[in-house]
Amino acid sequence: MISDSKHTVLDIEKIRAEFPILHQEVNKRPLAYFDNAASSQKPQVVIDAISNYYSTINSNIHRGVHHLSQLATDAYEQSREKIRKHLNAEKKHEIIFTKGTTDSINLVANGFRQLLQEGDEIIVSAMEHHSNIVPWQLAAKEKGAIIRVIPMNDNAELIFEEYQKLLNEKTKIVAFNHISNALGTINPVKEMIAEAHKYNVPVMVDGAQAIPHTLVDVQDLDADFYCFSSHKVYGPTGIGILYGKEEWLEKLPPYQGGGEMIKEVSFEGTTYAELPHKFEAGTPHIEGGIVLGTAIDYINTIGVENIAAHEHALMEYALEKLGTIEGFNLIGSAKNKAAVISFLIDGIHPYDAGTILDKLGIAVRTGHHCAQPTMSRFNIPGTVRASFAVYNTYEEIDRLHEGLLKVKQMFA
Ligand code: 7TS
Repeated sequence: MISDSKHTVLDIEKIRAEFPILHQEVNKRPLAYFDNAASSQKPQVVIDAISNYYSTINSNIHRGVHHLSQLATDAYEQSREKIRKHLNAEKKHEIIFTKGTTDSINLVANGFRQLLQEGDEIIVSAMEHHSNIVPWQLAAKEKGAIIRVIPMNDNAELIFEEYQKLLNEKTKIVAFNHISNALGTINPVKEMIAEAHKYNVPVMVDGAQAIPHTLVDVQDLDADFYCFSSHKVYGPTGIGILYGKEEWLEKLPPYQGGGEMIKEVSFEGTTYAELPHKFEAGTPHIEGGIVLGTAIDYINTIGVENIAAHEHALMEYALEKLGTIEGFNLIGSAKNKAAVISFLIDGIHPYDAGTILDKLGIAVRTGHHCAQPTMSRFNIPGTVRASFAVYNTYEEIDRLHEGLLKVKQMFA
């Protein structure tokens, strides 16, 4: 086994000690958790911050004059500022709290639905999660707009020249992911955005898989919209972020109506609150918003680049090791690839492999990963997927390798 210390400056055992959930047995084996692209586990600081919120400052925000409401409001707004800084957004009100990536994309797609006209075009990529396809289809269907798809090559890389051909004066928005959840492909976001901007077309980037592994600077990318989910970046579920350039957030109509998002309401008409409140109707996920800030502090304490380097080393080790298994087929071999290994083993259904691995205490994802068009592109119904986080180890990969040999023994 290759020792972690050869590959990383991080003390992985110390990091693992911060995640209580990892220290349990599943089916009488130590848990090896490789389903991080779906949701990552939470460190003790995040768990404590949730409890601390309810033990000390729980209160509704932005509306009370009383002490607790002010403390909760301050904590929520400080977290917004932390996230602004983390993404290097120019203005704090460009950071909108949402329920997560899906909610963020729906917010933008709903806004564009109202701006679209018949014959307008929306470009998405062939490697999108359903949450970056269906909201655009809903918008397009209502207005008679057309969805255009950027194809990918056999290595699971988007074909840039084809993308260039799709852009034209009818294009109203381009939406694609920074990193594919099903393939691990890291897309050339900055170049793709620059290309769209030649036509003055705004770009929405789904950063759900990027934020846990990449330092993102929305101004450097020149992204018009960028979104992610807290639960994939060591934070709580039910909360996420939409970054939007001020000019675009001003242009889009509100997503939901209700309390908090208004300036004045009468039966003759309603005026909307300033950003970011225009897009934050109702009582939000207050504790989630605050604790997402804690999770962002957590990854910054370790260093996002250190996390990525460790995961990359794990991926290379895993690819080498699993590649020795006869009949192992990697789905997604982009040159620029994040720590997601999607694969099939000849003659073995992903579900069977996943079930046996679970019996061995190894958690992987099986199926289409909410990316059916991606699976169709490779003529497969689904894959087995192992996706890495900062707390994964080489020993766990050795166990995955042994587990897959066992699967082969049982099913071949
Ligand atoms: N976009 C990408 C690229 C994703 O990976 C996911 C979730 C989403 C959007 C949706 O995020 P949500 O937090 O709103 O649900 N991906 C996965 C996955 O790969 N397995 O389970 C969820």
